[in-house]
Amino acid sequence: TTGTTVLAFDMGASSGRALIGRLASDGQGNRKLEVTEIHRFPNHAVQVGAHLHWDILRLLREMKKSIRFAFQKGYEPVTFGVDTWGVDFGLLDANGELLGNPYHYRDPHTEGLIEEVGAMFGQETLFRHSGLQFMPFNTLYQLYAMKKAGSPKLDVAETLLLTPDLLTYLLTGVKSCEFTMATTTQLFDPGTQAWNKDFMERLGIPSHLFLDPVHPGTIVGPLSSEVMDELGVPAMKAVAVGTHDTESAIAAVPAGDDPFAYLVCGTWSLLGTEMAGPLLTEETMNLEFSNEGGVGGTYQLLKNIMGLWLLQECKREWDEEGNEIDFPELVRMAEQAAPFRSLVHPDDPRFFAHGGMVDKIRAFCEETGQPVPQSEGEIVRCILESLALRYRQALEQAERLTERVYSGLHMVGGGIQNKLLCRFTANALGKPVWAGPIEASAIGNMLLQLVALGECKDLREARRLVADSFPVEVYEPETSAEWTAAYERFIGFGRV
Ligand code: LFR
Repeated sequence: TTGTTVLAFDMGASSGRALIGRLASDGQGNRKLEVTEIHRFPNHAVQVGAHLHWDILRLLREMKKSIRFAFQKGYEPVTFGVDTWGVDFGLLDANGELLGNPYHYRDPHTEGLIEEVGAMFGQETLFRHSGLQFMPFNTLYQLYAMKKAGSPKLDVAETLLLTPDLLTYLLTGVKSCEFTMATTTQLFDPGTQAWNKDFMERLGIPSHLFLDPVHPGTIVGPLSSEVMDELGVPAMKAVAVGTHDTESAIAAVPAGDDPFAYLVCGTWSLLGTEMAGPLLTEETMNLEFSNEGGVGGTYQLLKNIMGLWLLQECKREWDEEGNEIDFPELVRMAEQAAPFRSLVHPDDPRFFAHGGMVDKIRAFCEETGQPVPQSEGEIVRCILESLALRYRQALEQAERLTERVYSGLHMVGGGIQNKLLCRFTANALGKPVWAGPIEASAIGNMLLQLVALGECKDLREARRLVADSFPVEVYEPETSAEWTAAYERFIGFGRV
């Protein structure tokens, strides 16, 4: 059939989007996926007392609005899927009601817990049974923080739903747990492919909260009758897609059969390569890579890099000071600033928390004996060069872990709109960058709906559809001597 229409909700840390995907055919067996954004809305963290929360009901409201828009505009999506950032969750009580506002992964309540839990379990044990890089926001640490705070919510909760599963539940009334998100919790054991009850017991996290995961491409259920009545729309079924946005984005990398390296570029930068299974070696742990469950039975060996968060935070600060400059203009200013003056290591832990980013960057430069960037252009140049160098470091590490050499880097996600970053990356790597598609998470989300509907056979066919539907921009490396010198300085910061 042609004209099959699906709806993707892609929630990012700064905005949410609803996009329609339509599978079009030219009648000669050539198919294309046509994508139209129908709604975009901001997604802001809300500080409440000492905690940082997501405004989850706001997201629900915007999702309902999107569904209404879709039908008003004459689209008739048969399914929808939700993908979001990883690790976060909501708790439901025995009546199926949401207990409070979900915490934001940047809530400081997990501070110090990597060290504390590491001392209890041993980092090797934690790694072997989760495959994850030790990130302060992993669900394990968030739940342990609640436990330590004596949160009564943990005592009365009956079910834990990860953010995409929660949003799907609020629209359908069906509780589910999708595999790719489950693997971001640090409580799912990639060896046994089951929840790690032992970790839960030792931390006092109730194990009855967790549902058995289903694989991407599973139909969850139709919109609830309440939602259909409220919106005046027909039944539309939810599909558990690769609900972790990173995994949806990787599904949309237009790669062929050869091993490839990718960079999912948004608030975070996730750089890695696709594997048939997890690589749970000590070297993987020491180089700080994660094994995340992907779609189509894959595992993704990737590194979490602080990403464009550094730039977003600086911009937010300048905006708040009344100094509003849009991203294209900031990039132009960076282009005019002097090259390789000051570098930071983007994964210095100080950059993780909200606020004060400009000062943090300046302090890093000062402490490392470099010129302190002053103007906006100097700051942005410092961020973009530093990210590109970090990508080189991570790609070299991925090559070491997999004993392969990658001929270039696929870049996908909103960050590739920053052409200077793509150019810098090609230069830092000394290898080509293939950039596209931009809306990778939403497209990957749609692909898994098409798999569930039987329109795509598998991940391979889905990727071919992406390659046939969206342009890829090629960045060939230009200069390399200065980049190599800058890389030596960068390596000197001494972080893996
Ligand atoms: C990217 C992402 C990363 C995850 C981070 C926090 O949007 O999903 O994969 O580590 O957000 O959840």
